[in-house]
Amino acid sequence: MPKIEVYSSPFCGFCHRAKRLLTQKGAQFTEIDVIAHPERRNEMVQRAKGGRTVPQIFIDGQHVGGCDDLFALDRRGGLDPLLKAG
Ligand SMILES: N[C@@H](CCC(=O)N[C@@H](CS)C(=O)NCC(=O)O)C(=O)O
Repeated sequence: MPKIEVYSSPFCGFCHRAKRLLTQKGAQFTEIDVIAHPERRNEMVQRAKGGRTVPQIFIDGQHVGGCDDLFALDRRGGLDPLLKAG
């Protein structure tokens, strides 16, 4: 299984959509709540090359982007191979 990290906040529809897609695909992920852990927000912005919105999603250290990026990756057939790798 690949290592999936999702930086998120609790009241964020985009975060819920992204997590639901991953869950539907049977993927397990680590969630980093940047509201509960504000000190992790800078880390997120740095790793996301300036991306400040949540979610920010990483698969095996590779920056996928936000919710829209995750869905776009899935639509072009790029997500399933990443989830099978690792
Ligand atoms: N297009 C982005 C939108 C993400 C987004 O707007 N997230 C909101 C929370 S639901 C956010 O981080 N807002 C804070 C901000 O814009 O600084 C995605 O698909 O992930």
